[in-house]
Amino acid sequence: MPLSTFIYSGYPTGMNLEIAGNVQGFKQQDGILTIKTAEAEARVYIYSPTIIRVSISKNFNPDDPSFAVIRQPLADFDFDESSANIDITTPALKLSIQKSPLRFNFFTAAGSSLSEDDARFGTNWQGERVTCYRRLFEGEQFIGLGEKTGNLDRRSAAYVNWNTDAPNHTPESDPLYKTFPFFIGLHSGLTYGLFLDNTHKSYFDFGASTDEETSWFGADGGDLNYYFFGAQGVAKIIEDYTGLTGRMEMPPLWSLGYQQCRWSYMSADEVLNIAQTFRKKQIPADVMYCDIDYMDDFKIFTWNKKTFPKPKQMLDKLKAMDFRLVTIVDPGIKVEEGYKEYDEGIEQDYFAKYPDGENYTGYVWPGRCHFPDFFRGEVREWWGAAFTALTQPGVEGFWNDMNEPAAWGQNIPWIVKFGDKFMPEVRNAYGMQMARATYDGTRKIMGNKRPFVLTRAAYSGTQRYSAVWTGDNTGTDAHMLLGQRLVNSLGITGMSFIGVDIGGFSGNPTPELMVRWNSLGAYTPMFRNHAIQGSKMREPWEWGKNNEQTIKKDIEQRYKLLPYLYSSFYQSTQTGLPVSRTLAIEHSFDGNVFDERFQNEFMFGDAMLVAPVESTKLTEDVYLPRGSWYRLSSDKFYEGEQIVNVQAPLTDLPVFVKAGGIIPMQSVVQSTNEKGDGILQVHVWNGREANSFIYYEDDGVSYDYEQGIYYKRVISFNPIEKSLSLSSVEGSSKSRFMQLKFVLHGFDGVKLQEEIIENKSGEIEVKL
Ligand code: MIG
Repeated sequence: MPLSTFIYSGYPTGMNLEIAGNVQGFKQQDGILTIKTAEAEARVYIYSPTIIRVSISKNFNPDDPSFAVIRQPLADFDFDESSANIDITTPALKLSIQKSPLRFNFFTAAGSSLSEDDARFGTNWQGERVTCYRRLFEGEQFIGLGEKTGNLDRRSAAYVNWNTDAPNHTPESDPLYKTFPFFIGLHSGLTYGLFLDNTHKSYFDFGASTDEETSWFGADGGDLNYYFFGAQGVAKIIEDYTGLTGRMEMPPLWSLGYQQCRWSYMSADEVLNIAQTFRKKQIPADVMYCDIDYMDDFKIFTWNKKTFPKPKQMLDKLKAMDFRLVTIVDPGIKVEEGYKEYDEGIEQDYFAKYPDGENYTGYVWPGRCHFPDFFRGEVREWWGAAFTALTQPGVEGFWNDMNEPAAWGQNIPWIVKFGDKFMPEVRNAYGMQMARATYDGTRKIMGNKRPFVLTRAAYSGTQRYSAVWTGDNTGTDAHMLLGQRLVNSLGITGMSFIGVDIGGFSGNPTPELMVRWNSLGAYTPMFRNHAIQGSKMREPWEWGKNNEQTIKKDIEQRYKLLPYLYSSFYQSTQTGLPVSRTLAIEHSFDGNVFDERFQNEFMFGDAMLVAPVESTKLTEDVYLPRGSWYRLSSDKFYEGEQIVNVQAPLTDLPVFVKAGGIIPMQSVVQSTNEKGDGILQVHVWNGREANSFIYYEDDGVSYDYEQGIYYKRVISFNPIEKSLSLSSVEGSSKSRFMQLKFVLHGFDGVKLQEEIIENKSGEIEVKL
């Protein structure tokens, strides 16, 4: 039997197993090293000293652009050939390509093995399905894959990527709505990342059912096209991954405020009433939502004439109360002559089709629907321009739902075409392309204003266009904790702007759970309360007087933290580091971080550690990693690298600040439109090591920051020189804070708290 191809004859249907085989020749041209075997071709590209791309195919499609990647490879690179190998060495990495049979093995520059093909099986095909078997290292752990259930450490688990409308999912369900085929491996004190850029249904097995022998990944079709990341340190790998796939832009400041949603507020009066109640009760909030019932018969880009008769008037009233509105849009376009989007879509041929040219019809909320083919540029343009129906009355946020895409019955026939591909080839990118069309279109028609886009389905790179939420969770403690793990995991895969339905979409949470979940929501990048139709009302005042006070306090806390949070988002735009960070990013080799008792903990920005606690527990074991820590609510001091049992009443979620932590805060405001008292409070917690924080502001609404109209300075704490300082301001914007106050924590005997100084733009230094 030849080594390169054999048929496993025992298989009744005669499924072919084809293996990549031995190298027969290679050449380098235009920055691509092409390697040929009898069965396949491999292409190797270098994107940076720490990023190497390997793509293996039986049959490369000449024009197969990536939805995710926005960078180009470097020009030619050097390699060494010996009788056994072709070696490519960068300052950080060595890729050793074994010739017989073809294998790809990655090493650090110093020669430690990072990741290797399985010596026996390497890459192979069964029909169009391609799989890469890899060596599983002793003690190897895995994090990533984005919106995946299960544990932080994905070792011994297996996952499928197939964007799915997953109502009533459990904390074990897979797949959910999104596809991020990117994971990070941790072993021997080393880190690496691997991104399989392939939109077909894909599979990842981290030693789940291989007797600890191999891990493997693959897809139902397409190329085995992966980017290997060899930077040491998880944060650096995330920086490289988001350098390759893009980073989020500054969100509108208002979208970081409290968001109140429901399926559905049924009329303009109800929307206004809820908004008014927030103002009357002085519970801060920024955003109201309209779910599907604002439309006329669920027709996208229409308003219900009876219940929302004067959208502009409603929006003007909301605006006068400093509220913004987000409206939902689904992809399904109702089949109905005389409906503008239907008529135009038919006339211009904008809908997904069967191969014979007939438009695909599926059932969703409006009944029979066609689905825009977001894979075509002209369709995206058309879709984007249609948002004037919403932006003209004043809508500024656009919620993209059902874009897996969902249709009743779920199984959109495989024969339906999106662009020039069949559904199974690109399904996982449909939601991303809808979000892209929504973002590009609304950005264009909103002048210089930042749109807020929220999407349910996503693929790698979606952070460039949209925030995401984790879909239809349930009102239980297990879902609250799962939600946090999803947020933490999505952060590893470039998504920084994430929310979960606080309180749980389905079911009715207990008042205790609602309070607890809201307190966690204050420390979630997107802070949104949402519930299914028919559930009990969920607004903060629906839970009794005492609970209302607690919920209000936690929302107030969110608003106090906005200067810190906005700067943390700025950090995401620059480095890709998420706002909510699993402890595995910084403490990748600290076993306690992966302990199921502690795996939900996360850093919220640089300085705060948050420990989610079930609503039924009033004390909790918390693991504090390396460093020392203060409880935020009491300034109580703790040394790190220990498990501490702490009080966790519903009024005080366990939140800790790292020693040396710098957290700029503001006074409580009722919305992000309000200026407050104009004093920036720079809180600093004493520590032994110097620390600094990049403080960032801009107008919060426009793209002027792209023209240098922003305000940025470094706040530094130096315990050796006993000083606090602010560097002089970079950028041409003024701060919204005229004055400045340092608030000290854990500095015995030092009293600066009361001193309010002018927030001048030159260097500021105070001695402690
Ligand atoms: O078939 O628009 O996940 O947030 O409220 C359900 C109604 C459709 C699913 C979304 C949910 C939204 C709901 N939608």
